[in-house]
Amino acid sequence: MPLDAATRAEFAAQVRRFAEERLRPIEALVAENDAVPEDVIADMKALGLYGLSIPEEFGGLGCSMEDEVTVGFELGRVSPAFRSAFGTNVGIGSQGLVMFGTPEQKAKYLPGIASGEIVTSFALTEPEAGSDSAAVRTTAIWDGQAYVMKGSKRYITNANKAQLFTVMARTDPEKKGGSGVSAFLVSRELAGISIGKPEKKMGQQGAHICDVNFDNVRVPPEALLGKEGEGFKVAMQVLDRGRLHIASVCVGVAERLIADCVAYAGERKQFGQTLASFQMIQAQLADCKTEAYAAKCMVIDAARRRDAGENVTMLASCAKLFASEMVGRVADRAVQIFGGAGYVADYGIERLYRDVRIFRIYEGTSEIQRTIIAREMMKAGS
Ligand code: COS
Repeated sequence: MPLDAATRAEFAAQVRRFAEERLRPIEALVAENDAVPEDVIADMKALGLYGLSIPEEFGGLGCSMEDEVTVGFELGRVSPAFRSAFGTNVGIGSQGLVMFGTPEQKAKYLPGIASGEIVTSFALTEPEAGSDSAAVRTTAIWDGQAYVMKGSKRYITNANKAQLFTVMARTDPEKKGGSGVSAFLVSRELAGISIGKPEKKMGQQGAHICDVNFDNVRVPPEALLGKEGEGFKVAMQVLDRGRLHIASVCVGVAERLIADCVAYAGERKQFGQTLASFQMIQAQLADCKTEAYAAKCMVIDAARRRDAGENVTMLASCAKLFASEMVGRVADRAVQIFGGAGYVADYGIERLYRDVRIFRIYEGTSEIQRTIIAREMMKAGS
């Protein structure tokens, strides 16, 4: 059940405390080791973070989109690697199943996803199908007993930990584009699946992305998610939701950076005055605040509309576009305000500067968000 306003605020405060006290002190360690410690994962599970968006009847918290973005604002205040650990369970790795799964599929997987026992991944992107996601080449051809899955997926978040993949594969090779694509719930246990090594990345160390290879994997018919040929639409609807989640995290990171900048500008003295007393610094802080506030309002509004049953394809793209670009500008100004300290590792600013760069790329690049926004505008005529 969606949380009422008081419970939501209470839960958000609990998550903020957890992030500040438990997660923030180990951010640098996580980046250095490229891993979130297992005891922290256990604490995140105990807090219910893996099951945020999973309906209560399956053991989750049953949060609404508004609840979820509220948690996103809080979790954004620490290294995005922590959020990434459970992000697929809350978003792109589970929501296809929540929205389109059969009662049997839900009963089989959702309780484990809610508890974090099952980690999920969303396998859409391929070497030749990034922004053009309808161009997937992975095939799943029905042979009378099973769908035989063949192909490779790329940059799949949490693939190295996942027990369950939502895989988009072409069931009808005759059909070009999205209409020949179907979605499947593929268990890691099936023979013929192999996972590549985690990629070395610019930022977000501790969060992992890997290739996933399917070598004639025999996928049983009960693994089909939704109807045959409708997998692309499943993926798009999952992403509508995921984009709001990412936008909320961008807002959280921006708020964290702003707080760090205000504290630093209040302490650091040059020319006998604190940085905060210089108007050029004040202007940068004010721009950060204004933009972060605008993004937050957009995310909350779009989340509420989604909860009310509106189609938010365009608004989710607007929010993701604006919030991800906004946090890039905020991170850039943060480096500038911190000066030399912003460029060295100890202060953590350069790490966040690198971490936020991916927000403009994954779950749809800024270019794709603009494409979607413009298309939806043409459809609606305004
Ligand atoms: N909800 C429901 N249906 C949707 C939809 C949505 N948000 N978006 C598209 N569809 C439907 C369309 O209505 C269309 O249906 P019909 O064939 O019945 O008309 C079908 O899906 C194909 O849509 P479209 O023609 O828009 O597909 P395109 O290939 O032209 O473009 C974009 C789709 C570019 C928007 C899509 O490929 C995209 O979002 N790319 C980015 C992918 C991405 O975010 N990747 C990140 C990796 S996942 S972490």
